[in-house]
Amino acid sequence: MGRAMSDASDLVADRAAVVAALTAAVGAGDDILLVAHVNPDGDSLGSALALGLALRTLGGRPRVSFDAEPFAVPRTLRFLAGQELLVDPVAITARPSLVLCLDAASRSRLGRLAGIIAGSRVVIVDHHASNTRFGDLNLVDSEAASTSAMVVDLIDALGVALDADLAAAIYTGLVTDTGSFRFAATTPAVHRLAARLLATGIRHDLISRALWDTHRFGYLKLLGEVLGRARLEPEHDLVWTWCTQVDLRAVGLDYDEIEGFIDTLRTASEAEVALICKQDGDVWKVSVRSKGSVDVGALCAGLGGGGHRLAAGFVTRAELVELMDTVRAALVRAPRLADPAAGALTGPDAAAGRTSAPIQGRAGRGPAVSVR
Ligand SMILES: [Mn+2]
Repeated sequence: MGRAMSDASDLVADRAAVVAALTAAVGAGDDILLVAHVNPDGDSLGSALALGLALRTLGGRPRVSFDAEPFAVPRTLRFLAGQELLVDPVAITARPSLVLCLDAASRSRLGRLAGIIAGSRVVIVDHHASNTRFGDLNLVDSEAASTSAMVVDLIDALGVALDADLAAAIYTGLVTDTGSFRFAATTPAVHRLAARLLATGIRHDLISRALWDTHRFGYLKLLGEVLGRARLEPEHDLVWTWCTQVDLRAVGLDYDEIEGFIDTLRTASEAEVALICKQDGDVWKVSVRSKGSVDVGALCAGLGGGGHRLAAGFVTRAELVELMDTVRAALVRAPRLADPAAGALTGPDAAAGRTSAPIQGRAGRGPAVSVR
């Protein structure tokens, strides 16, 4: 999958402009604020911390911030190096000279930070196709597997050697956004980057365990309950469930700990789209996943949210029943994408639009893969 030549040269120019802005800010001893999106995931925070550590190596004055209530690094990401760079948004009193927003597709994804950085010079580094280019400088590569993969190029251009701390943060972003190299964004370049990161000596086994394979017992109890109440709606090609604040309190879990619930829900073979409504304060945060034929990024954008084609979300103050009625109506209207790779095991065959993998038709449902 190549990109158009003009897009490629724009990217090179945008990258050079970002590197020049960073180099100038380090040279001038300016405050540099690296901002991850609200309730940051591994890609956003990993990218911000990696770049922060690199800028500190160069003698710069980087700080890293994000909006979360309360301000705390998600449990799964506390192993990342550079946490001493973190600053609570309420402690940012002077307007930073230079702000870099990492993995945030729009100003609204910055939460409270959006107001704090108003008037600063803002640089965007992101891989969301839906990015609104709200910065003074916008480095946006929708073909990058993760924002952290873009950050590696910046770190290389800045001339900072990739050590294990940097590599672990970048790897965290890479495995988060490729679903451990399972999603379609996993290209040969992704594996080459992973090889380079592993060569620094990072313990990828421990990173994976921290990210995905470590849960409190309450997590298992709640996952059982939330999956137990899941609804399958074949007429909408949908599987969905919900989790309330009362549910979280009952088992003593934090909101950010149930991020992975959707990954189990979306494995239901009977539904193209999976959705979970998670109550947070007085809003429902809705995460939506598609297997390929429904553009849930567009669907969520239509509901005031956004994201990627296959993974997106939105936030609403509506009641659960009302919000699900809205979703069903949007699903009925949502255009179905021709996805030649849907059901592919080894990638699409250009001639047939299929793969060499065994494909078995399901009545009325299009091609499906028979896995033995
Ligand atoms: Mn990302």
